[in-house]
Amino acid sequence: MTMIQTQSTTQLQYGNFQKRRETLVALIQSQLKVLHSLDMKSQEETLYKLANRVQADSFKVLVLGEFKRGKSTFINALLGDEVLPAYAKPCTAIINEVKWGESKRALLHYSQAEDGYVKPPQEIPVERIEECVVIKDHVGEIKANPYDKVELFWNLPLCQNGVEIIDSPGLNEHDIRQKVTTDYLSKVDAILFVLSCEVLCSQSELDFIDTKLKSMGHEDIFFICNRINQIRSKERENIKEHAFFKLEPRTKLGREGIFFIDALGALEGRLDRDEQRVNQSGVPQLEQELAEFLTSQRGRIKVLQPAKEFKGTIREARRIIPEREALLRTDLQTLEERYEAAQQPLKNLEAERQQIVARVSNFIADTKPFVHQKTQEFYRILVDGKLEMWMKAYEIKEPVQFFKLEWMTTQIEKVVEEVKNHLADKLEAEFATWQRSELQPFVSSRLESLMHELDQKAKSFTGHVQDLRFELVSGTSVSKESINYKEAQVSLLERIVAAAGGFFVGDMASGAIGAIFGFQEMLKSLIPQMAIMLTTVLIAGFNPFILIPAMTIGGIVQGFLKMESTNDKIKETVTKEFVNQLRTTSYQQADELSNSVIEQLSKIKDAVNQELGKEIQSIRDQVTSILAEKEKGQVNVDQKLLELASVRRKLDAIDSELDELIAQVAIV
Ligand SMILES: Nc1nc2c(ncn2[C@@H]2O[C@H](COP(=O)(O)OP(=O)(O)OP(=O)(O)O)[C@@H](O)[C@H]2O)c(=O)[nH]1
Ligand SMILES: [Mg+2]
Repeated sequence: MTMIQTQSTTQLQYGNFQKRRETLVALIQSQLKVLHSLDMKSQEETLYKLANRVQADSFKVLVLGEFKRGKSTFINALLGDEVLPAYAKPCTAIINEVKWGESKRALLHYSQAEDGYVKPPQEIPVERIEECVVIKDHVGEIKANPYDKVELFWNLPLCQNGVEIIDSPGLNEHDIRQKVTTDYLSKVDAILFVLSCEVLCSQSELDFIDTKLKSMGHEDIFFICNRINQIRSKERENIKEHAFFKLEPRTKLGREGIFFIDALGALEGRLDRDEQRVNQSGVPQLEQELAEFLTSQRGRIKVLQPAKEFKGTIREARRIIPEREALLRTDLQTLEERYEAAQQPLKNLEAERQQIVARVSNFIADTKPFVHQKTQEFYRILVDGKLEMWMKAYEIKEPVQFFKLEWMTTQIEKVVEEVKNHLADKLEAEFATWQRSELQPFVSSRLESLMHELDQKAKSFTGHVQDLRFELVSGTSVSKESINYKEAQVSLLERIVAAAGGFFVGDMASGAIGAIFGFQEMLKSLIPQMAIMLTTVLIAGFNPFILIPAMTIGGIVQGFLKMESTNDKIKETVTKEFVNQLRTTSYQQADELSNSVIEQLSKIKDAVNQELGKEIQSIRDQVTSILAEKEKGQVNVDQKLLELASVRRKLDAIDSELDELIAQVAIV
């Protein structure tokens, strides 16, 4: 395929998705009008937020990799412009988010200072970007950097298609791995992992993929093996086989997700308008796969998830129209009497809501001791030998050597830093594994039983709501069997789950809950918060450098004829201190971790409270709005009845267009 062809195919893919999104937004706008005319205030509010969310959504593509793999060059090639600085020495110092803007602009964000203060973001001239985002002398600078990230707004076609590209500094730095994990992994749509064909698949690269990316639920990774042009052509097949062997099992995309490219060639080709060079670089093929993945796989979720919520408001509106009709036809005095009589049942509903919320709240609180205990068990294994075992197996890369010209204290400092980083990395990996194999299944099973219980409670609550509605409309109470509650029940639970950050993809009756609702989505928002807990808090509280004076003065260096044992001593001392630190803080750590789990689960409680409250409020809204219409006189009432008929037709039209959209998206 020629460059022009591949470009227009990708353009078409993005274009189609944008069209679908526009259709969705337009339908939501029409539905907002419908809801408004039916006085469905709380649904209107929910849907309004949904519209904003859909409109602001973008495809977030995160580019990761170790130092100098060619991340920035590759992004520039995608953008077709030298947006990001890229040099032969370690270069990118902070995270860069490249997004669409009418004109070129750069917005610099500061990190939190030690006193907790965050300076407001600052506009900087684009010519000054380099000063902020480039490492000037050595790598350690990343840590001392006062900046958090830069947002670059650029007028580029790819960004206009709704794609946002995030460039990150090399993953070799512990702090960067941490930041990427906590700030980005739960939010991005695609991960492009850049490797270099010259040094394919280092252990640390594979570790990051296995522990971090997998545990955050990222299974469709794009592997970009860069600098294929640096490999002699007769060796290329070998390299490719090696890459397939290592990487294919690590992405659900399989071979389709592994690319061999020449990023620099693509960039230069694009700058020089040299079509052949661009084609040979392998980049256009990758772009097409990426567009396909984003617009169909991710795009499907981006449309279906809001469509599901949207559909719920249509169902509600359908239920409310005949009710409004009946209420409008009831005479004013009767209606007032019925509303008066409904006050006690409304209070009862309020009490039922409080009870349910209290039950959910207790359920969540009951989870805490379990998490606490599990966490402490995890710590115990670490301090009872595991940390020491790791250290014994670890070989110091830059040991202290007394014939080095460097000042002894400096050498020791370096080893201490190295040991500390090693421990931090091991700990992080261990934590990721524990989280995946212990904590997460536990939280999932708790969630599942909570949802079962909530399902029952929502059923009974909805039953009472329906009864009351029926009484208001007909003036008589009716036996429950005559009303079909099922639909209303599903939608209440569905809204609760949606409000808590998950989403339903089926109905409760049809099987295991884990498979039914967007469990994964909910957990994804839970995990990052937990992941930072252990390592950051721990490392922050641990300052091995206070040990240095003791080490230098107190003696270990004095045996400097036996340098081997000096290095071992440092390892031992640092590890001991680390273990002590862990022992003394483990209770508090477990406390913080379990609190953060509880805090996340409390979102469900808030959602229950909010959604049940809306059910009650909507009864009040309906009756009071009808009373107000009736007070305006019979002419107005007749007018409103006519309007209802037209609202119903609009609703039908919106519903069938939405179904069409859903069908289109579901089959791509
Ligand atoms: N020959 C060749 N050189 C490349 C290729 N890709 C990148 N380079 C060069 O490699 C150097 C590093 O590229 P960058 O894009 O800065 O790499 P990076 O991964 O962003 O580096 P850091 O931000 O420091 O981690 C630059 O001098 C690029 O010109 C490639 O495909 N082929
Ligand atoms: Mg870079």
